[in-house]
Amino acid sequence: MNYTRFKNNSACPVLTELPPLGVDAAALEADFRHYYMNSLGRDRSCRLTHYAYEALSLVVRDRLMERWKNTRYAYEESGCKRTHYLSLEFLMGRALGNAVLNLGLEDELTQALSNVCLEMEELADIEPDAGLGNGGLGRLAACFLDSCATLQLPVQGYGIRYEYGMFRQHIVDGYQVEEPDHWLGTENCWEIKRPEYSQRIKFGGYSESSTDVTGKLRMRWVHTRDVLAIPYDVPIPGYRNGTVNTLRLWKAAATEEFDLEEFNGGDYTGSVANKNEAEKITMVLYPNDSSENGKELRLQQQYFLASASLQDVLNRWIVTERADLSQFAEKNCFQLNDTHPSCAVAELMRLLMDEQGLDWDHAWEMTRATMAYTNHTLLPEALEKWPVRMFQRLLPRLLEIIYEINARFLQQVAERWPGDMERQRRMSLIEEGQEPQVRMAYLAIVGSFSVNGVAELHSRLLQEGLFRDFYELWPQRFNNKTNGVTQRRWLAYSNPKLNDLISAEIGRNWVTDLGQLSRLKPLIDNTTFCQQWQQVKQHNKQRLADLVKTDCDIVFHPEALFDVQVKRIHEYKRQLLNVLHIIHLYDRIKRGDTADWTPRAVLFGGKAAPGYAIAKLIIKLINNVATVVNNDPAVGDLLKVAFLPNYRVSAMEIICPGADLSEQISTAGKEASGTGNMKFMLNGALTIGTLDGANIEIREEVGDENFFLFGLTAQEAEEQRKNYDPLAIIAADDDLLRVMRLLQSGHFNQFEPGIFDPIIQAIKNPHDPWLVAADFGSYLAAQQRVAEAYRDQQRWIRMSILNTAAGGKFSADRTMQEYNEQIWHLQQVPALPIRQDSLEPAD
Ligand code: KVW
Repeated sequence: MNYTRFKNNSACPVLTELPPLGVDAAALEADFRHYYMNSLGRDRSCRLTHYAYEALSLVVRDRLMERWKNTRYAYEESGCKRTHYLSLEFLMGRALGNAVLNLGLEDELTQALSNVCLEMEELADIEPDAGLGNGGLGRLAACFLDSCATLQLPVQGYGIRYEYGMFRQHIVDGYQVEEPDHWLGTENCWEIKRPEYSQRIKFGGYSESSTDVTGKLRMRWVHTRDVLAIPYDVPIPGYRNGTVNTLRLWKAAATEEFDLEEFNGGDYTGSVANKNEAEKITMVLYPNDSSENGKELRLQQQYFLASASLQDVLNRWIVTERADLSQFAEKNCFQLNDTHPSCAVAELMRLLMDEQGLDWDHAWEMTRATMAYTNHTLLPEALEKWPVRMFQRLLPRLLEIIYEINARFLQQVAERWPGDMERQRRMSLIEEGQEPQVRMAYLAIVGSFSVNGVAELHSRLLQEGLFRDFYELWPQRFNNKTNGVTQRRWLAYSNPKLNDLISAEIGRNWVTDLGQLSRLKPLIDNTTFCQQWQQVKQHNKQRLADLVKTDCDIVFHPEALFDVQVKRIHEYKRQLLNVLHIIHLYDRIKRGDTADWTPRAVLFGGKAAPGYAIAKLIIKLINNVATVVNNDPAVGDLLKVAFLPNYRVSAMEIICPGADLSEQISTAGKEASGTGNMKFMLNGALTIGTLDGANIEIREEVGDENFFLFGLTAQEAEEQRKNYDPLAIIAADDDLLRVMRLLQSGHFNQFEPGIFDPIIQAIKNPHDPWLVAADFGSYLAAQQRVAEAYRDQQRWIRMSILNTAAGGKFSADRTMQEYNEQIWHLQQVPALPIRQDSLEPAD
């Protein structure tokens, strides 16, 4: 790439504005034909949907482009403060349908497409998901961006452009099989490569001191192996407000002179190997949700993201503010999505001191004033720690800075608690031991002005437990921000029928003001409305049943209770408890205990981390139980079980509108928030759940009588673990005893003896952290209440309406407003309006 600049350095005014593009059907159709025929070179003889999708996407993208530029101009001209949302994951899903909705082009586009014999839905359905995330944490980042654009907040996402996203899941003989997700294999028109903003990232080498011209000691990080970071920008449209924000994703590439050096030395293969070494950094998303894996490449990804993003922000500042850093901290905030990008604390210190020449105190003040950290989990296995030795090898200069941060911090601890060496050991950023480790969460806390959890219970438990020492030292630093989801994607787009019904009654303001949904409450007494509500649900259930038929070849009848648990497969989420309940229902059917039966269709979906053996075995168990249940003529339509392969954002768009019952059954104290729970609630599903994460707040909003609660509280669970005796619990509960006997008998693994032994052992283990046996009884009782409630359809519909009506709190708009009011303090900045070309004569 040639980066020669124009000799004339002033901007050309003609290259800022174009006449606005038409948004009527005729203009859209004309543009579609232009792209399809002139740009893509296709015509009537091409029968592939792909090119029509691509042409359509280009038509939509043009409309985004005009607004994107005008948003950027508005931000630049206002000199507003900005937030940079740093995240290793952005689980965006599909872009086309969302862009069409947010631009308000549905009707005109539908018309335009019908003129060329095409259908919007069919085309939207061929877009591959952008699966650049594992689950809740990555999808949360995507919802936040949607809300910030809608609120016209100057927030930019920074992430990694993984060549391979979350793996595709197949089920073979009941087992999960992973296939690489080469989602960029086909042209991705939702990104704009901007190599002119590339950054250089250092790895390895060592740091040496030198004195600069003024006689000041300066550290230099030298003899490094550098990698280029190339940005790709993704447009993030706000809802019908002219704003288009940016998600900037970094791709790793070999530096050019690195190639040259090797070539000149004649080492052709060596040079190609180096290129691969560099590109490896952004090759693949690590598929572990809530568990750390300690791989060196992962640390490289984390530093790569932090360094590229910080340099991007800092360099732009230096160009526009002529190197005056005095207002940098007032005008910038970095929100760290978990500890994954928390290298940023040390990296900003390095950039400010080593590159900008600031002294320690000044650099530290700026770092602490700009960094904010969100914690997403209490699970010990998810808390990131990096071996000091790995840090030393990969990021020696950063380690030096971390040591210095730690020394100064421990000094503060010593002043506050003189002589309390135990506390200093506990709070140190370095965990001592055989293999000393850097505690990334502590680095993030010490280096930030704000630390938040993601639901009330979670934030309280952080303060009382995991971060207790830090809370005692800096109570003002800690706060809660309960998660939310965007109602644009998760109701307006994915549930068009409910969207229409709701909007017909209360107007469309709920799309940007979800609290409006509470106006649905009185309608539970309106029989027509209730009937319509039921019809919409039935329609959505049929749509879901069609998906299950296509992907699992299992028939779900829409009259059955659709009981759904979709989320990552993890022991703490207790898919096992759900399976035990299914086995119990099966046992009852076989015993003939089916008086007043409520037919059920139970749906599972979710991926297991490839290295998580017991989670993979749970998938196998679900599938084996499904096979037995679905093929037993005695069961018939009383019970159906399906495992939907390859659960992903675009599948959830069909699943959540079609669910009756949402399973949120984690061991209390373990699910920090959950966000699937909110999507189901908005779409009128009822929740069966524990007092965990945001379930607690959902229950508070909807009322106990509209929520199926069961299980130990977080505190009771803690108590229970002290003398937990699952064998005694099993022996004392006839239902559980029968379930365990059936499982142990090999009834579900007749030709695969013993394969489920690890699961059986886990349930019976007195050290089972997830307390499956302890909650079985109350789970069963709650499921019994569910079945009864469902049999009274009138009652169920009212409860369903009340769930949607009480969902207002769980909009990511509310969450973003709280982040902004209490952490970021950004001004809302409207985009410049799309004007007539100034070159055209005014009328
Ligand atoms: C590593 C996570 C990907 C890689 C979490 S906690 C840790 C991770 C770790 C992901 N993800 C989930 O974050 C969601 C968003 O806040 C929560 O709703 C959910 O409870 C939590 O498990």
